[in-house]
Amino acid sequence: MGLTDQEWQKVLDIWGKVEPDLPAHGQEVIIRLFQNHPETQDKFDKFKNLKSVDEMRNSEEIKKHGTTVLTALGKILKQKGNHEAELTPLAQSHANKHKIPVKYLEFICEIIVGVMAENQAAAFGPDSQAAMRKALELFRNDMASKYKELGFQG
Ligand code: 6CQ
Repeated sequence: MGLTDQEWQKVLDIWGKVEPDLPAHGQEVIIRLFQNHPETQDKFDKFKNLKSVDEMRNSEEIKKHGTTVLTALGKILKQKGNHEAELTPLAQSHANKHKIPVKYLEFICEIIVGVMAENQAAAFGPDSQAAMRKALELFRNDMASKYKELGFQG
């Protein structure tokens, strides 16, 4: 289930291209998450009231949260699988406090790949996409294991 050094290299190369533009990528990821899976929006007290895509685009808070989520994900990816220290608090908060099912983690991961594919078309070829999917799957599996340890049936 682990990634080879080469695959991690691909993941970190493409992440390096996303990083200079994290707020825009993050904003797009959140808007698409809410559009494609409206039930996810209800998990955010702050965003429940935003109805239209225009309102979402104009929300500074959404941009801020977009940066938060992708910055945290970037830190995790940079651990190349040795992400125990980063994952533990994230799993705890998302299981116990925010109550985010694993299914929603699948939704967001798929959307992240989609947004990257659009914004980074030239650099994000099939091999890079496959490597990124694998890295995100590892992240999700490890989150799911921690959820289980915590007794959260997400
Ligand atoms: C998250 C997700 C998105 C944007 C921001 C954070 C899309 O206002 C608040 O305090 C928000 C509390 C919070 C909620 C409701 C929160 C905090 N998350 C959610 C909901 Fe997470 N999150 C996800 C990640 C998967 C890639 C990562 C790295 C991450 C990081 N989160 C959700 C959610 C609902 C559908 C999903 C799928 C999701 C995934 N999230 C929060 C973080 C970080 C770093 C934080 C702040 C610290 C903490 O742990 O509470």
